Amino acid sequence: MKAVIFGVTGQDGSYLAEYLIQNNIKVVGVTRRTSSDNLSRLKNVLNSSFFSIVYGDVTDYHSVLNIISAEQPDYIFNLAAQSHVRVSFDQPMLTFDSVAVGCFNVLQAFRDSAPFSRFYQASSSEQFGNAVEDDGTQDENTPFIPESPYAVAKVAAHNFVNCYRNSYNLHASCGILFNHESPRRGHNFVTRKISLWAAKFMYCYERGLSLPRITLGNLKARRDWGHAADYVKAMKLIVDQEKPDDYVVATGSTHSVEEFLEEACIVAGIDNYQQHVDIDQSLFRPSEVKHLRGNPTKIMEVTGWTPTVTFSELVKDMVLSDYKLYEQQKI
Ligand code: NDP
Ligand code: GDR
Repeated sequence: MKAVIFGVTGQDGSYLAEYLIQNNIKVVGVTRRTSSDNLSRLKNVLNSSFFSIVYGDVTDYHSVLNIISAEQPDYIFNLAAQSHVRVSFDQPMLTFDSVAVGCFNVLQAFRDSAPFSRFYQASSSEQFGNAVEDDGTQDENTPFIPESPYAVAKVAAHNFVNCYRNSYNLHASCGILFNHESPRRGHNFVTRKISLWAAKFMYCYERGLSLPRITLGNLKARRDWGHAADYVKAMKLIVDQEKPDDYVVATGSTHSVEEFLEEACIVAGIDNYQQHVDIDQSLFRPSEVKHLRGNPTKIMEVTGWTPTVTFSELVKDMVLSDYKLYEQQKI
C-alpha cells in the first residue's frame, strides 16, 4: 500500500507519515523547495525505507498530476495549506490559491490519473464560523458561515470534494477537524506561543534570569483542542471506510484561550500570570470565531475513533516538551 501526502512537512503531515509507516504503508511526501530547512518535523521518518520525498506544489497542477500519475497511490491526503487564520486576512489570495485551488488541483489529478485511489481533504471547524446547534456544538449538519479568507477557501475546497464525490463516484472524504495541537505545532499558533513562553519562563526562573513576557490577543475565544497524534488516526479511519463521507473530528470539550494560558502556568509553576501578559489589539482578528465545540458522535459511532489525550495532558505535553528544548539549547 502507498500514500501520497501533500503538506507532509507540517504538524499533521509528520504525524500522519509516522502513523502510516507504522501500519506498513509506504509514504511519498510532497514538499516545496525552500531556501531553509523545512524537514525538521520529519526526522523520525527521513531514514525509513518506507518514506520518500518528491517536490511539488498544490498550486502547480502539472506537478500534482505528475506525482499522482507516477505514484498511483492507494491513498491521497491533501493537508497542504496556508493554515494560519490571522495571516489569511493579510494574504487572502495566496491563502485561497493554496487551500481552494490547491485542493481542486489534487482532486482533479486524482480523478484524471488515479480514480481508484482514496482521497482525504483537511477540512476545518473554521468553516462553521459562529454557527452553532442548540446544544452549543457543531456537527456535520451545522451550516458553514465562514468568518475569514481561510475559512472561505476551506468551504470552497470542501464543496469541491462533495461535488466531485457526487458527480464522479470518487472515494473522496473530508475530515472536519477541530483545533489539534502538539509539540510540533507552528510557533505562531496561540497554544504553541503560550507553551514556548511558559517553558521559557520556567527555565529563566529556575536560573535567576530575567523573566519573559507574552503578548496575546483575544483571550475569550473558545476552542475544542485535541492532540494531533490522535487526529491523524481519524484521517486513516475516514479513508478506510467503505463509503466516502464527511466527519467532524473533535473532543467535545471547549476551553478559552485564557484557560489554556492558566493551565500552562500551572504546569510551569507561574503565579499571578496576569502580571506577565500584555494584550495587543493588533492580534485580534477583523472577524473572530468565538466558540467552537465539536460533536464527534458520528465518527465515534461509525469508525470507533476516540480521542485519548485530555486538555490538561495536551498542555502539559507541550509545555514540558518546550522546556526540554530550552534545556537542550535547541531553541
Ligand atoms: P501546517 O501549517 O503545520 O502545515 C501546512 C502544510 O502545507 C506544510 O507542509 C506546508 O509546507 C504545506 N503547504 C502550504 N502551502 C503549500 C503549497 N502551495 N503546496 C504544497 N504544500 C503546501 O498545518 P497543520 O499540519 O496544522 O494542518 C494540516 C492541514 O489541516 C491544513 O490544511 C490545515 O488548514 C488543516 N487543519 C488544521 C487544523 C489544526 O488544528 N492543526 C484543524 C483543521 C484543519 P511548508 O512546510 O513548505 O510550508
Ligand atoms: P485558529 O488557531 O485560528 O483557531 O486556527 P490560533 O491558534 O491561531 O488561534 C486560536 C484563538 O486564539 C486567539 N488568540 C491568538 N491567536 C494567535 N495565533 N496568536 C495570538 O497571539 C493570539 N491571542 C489570542 C485567536 O484570536 C483565536 O481565537 C487553527 C489553525 O490550525 C487552522 O488551520 C485550523 O483550521 C483551525 O485551528 C481549526
